[in-house]
Amino acid sequence: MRIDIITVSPELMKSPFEHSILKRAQEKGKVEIHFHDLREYAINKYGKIDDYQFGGGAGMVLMMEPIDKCLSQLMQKRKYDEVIYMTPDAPSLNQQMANSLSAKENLIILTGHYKGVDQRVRDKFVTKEVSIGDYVLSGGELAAVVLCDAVIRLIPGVLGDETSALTDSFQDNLLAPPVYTRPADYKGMKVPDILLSGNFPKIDEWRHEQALKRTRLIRPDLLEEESLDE
Ligand code: 6GU
Repeated sequence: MRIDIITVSPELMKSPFEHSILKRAQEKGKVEIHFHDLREYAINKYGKIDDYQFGGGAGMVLMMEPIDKCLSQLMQKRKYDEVIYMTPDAPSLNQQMANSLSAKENLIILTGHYKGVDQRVRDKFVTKEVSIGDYVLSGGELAAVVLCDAVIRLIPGVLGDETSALTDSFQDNLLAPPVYTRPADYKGMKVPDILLSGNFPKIDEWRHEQALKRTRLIRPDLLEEESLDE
């Protein structure tokens, strides 16, 4: 997979890709990340990329031209599966979206800033709009990093068996069950006996029950979603 990220703040975004699983995914050749600093496509020598909004109101809007120049250049070179715009006024990222994006070849991610981008960018270029939840961030940069992490770890071969995505929370619309490690008794706080029993069918059953219990308690909406699918 190749991901081209268009942003006003590449430096804000780079470090998460230089550690842990995102770093390993690149080293293994599973994903290439290319940053494009929107400022390099400015409309004048002073680096202008944004302007006041028509109709008045606080906050600057990213202009059509710099984004058009950057996107057109990329889209000339290869075919992109999606041009994703990160914005709070969009459907929320979920595991299903991450799964489907992880199967794509070439993605562009455009991150908003200030008041966002001129609507004509969204109308002309953007094929998918993604929010990461119902709260407002100062910009789309951190949200884009979240999206990349969720997607890249699902690319086949990125995770080893030890970190398999199959047992993640949400993969089956359930939260993950509790986990424990040594010691079995820490100052009187004991690990559930079932996990020490060696009876793996029973352990699976227990984990599933715990997952259901947690989901019912914390995120009952996930169980309702599941029944809608059926
Ligand atoms: Cl994608 N951008 C911003 N600025 N805030 C957000 C968001 C995105 N998703 C949730 N909040």
